[in-house]
Amino acid sequence: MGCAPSAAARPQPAPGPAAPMAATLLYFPGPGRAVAPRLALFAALGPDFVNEGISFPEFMDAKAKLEGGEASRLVGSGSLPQLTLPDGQVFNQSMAITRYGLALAAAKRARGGTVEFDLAPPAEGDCAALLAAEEVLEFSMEILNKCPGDPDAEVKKQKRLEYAAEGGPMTKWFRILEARLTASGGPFVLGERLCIADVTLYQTTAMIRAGQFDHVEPSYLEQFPRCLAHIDAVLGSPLFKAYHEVMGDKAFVKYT
Ligand SMILES: N[C@@H](CCC(=O)N[C@@H](CS)C(=O)NCC(=O)O)C(=O)O
Repeated sequence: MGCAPSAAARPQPAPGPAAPMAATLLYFPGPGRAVAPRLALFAALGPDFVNEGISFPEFMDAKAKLEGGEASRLVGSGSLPQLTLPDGQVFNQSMAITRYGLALAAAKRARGGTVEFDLAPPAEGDCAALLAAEEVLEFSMEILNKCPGDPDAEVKKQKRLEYAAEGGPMTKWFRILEARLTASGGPFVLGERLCIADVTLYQTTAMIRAGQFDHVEPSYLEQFPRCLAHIDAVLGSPLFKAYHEVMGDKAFVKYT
């Protein structure tokens, strides 16, 4: 039983990219929102997926073509990451792609296959642990998704400063994330076992620590020591090490 929905389930705009031999994840050649999708696909497929980088100028060109109705590497919303399945279907949304990776791993296990890195939160029995993991995942994404922007650089700066101020939404959510890591005893959201909530939390915190969150200084994280320590715990995990070893210069998750 495969996890890919039938082609009839979702109308696809044409013409899109040619169907690849293996699932292909398209994103900028850096970490951003693609860390969790990449790690979830790797945990399920090993190196049997294509981690394709697209430069910003190439992205802008593809976006213009998509919006102009021409053949384009981008399909659907035109936002990245984008996953193309071997049957040619194309999907957006980083967390949908991440959960697809988890579903592929579960299907493999159900067929008797081995999944070396199990990123699934506990599905049976420990429902409270599942809830804790899913909540961390959602707050980690909410911090990214609700981060304000503005065409006016000064207005954007002001909005971001308010967002990250004491009492602002980002800081409220980070306090919850810090409390969850305190409750688990760390180093991970569920204690000793790395799960997808950790990879998704890392995706957000590592971006801030690397100074890639405009107008939020890396020192912002010092008020959340467990979240800071969590970054290094994830980086040192066997999954991250294996991912780097196997994917080599196509890993794209390293912050510089
Ligand atoms: N909710 C989406 C947001 C995707 C998103 O905003 N991606 C950015 C890159 S990190 C993008 O493609 N922005 C350009 C655009 O949407 O035109 C997800 O998590 O995948």
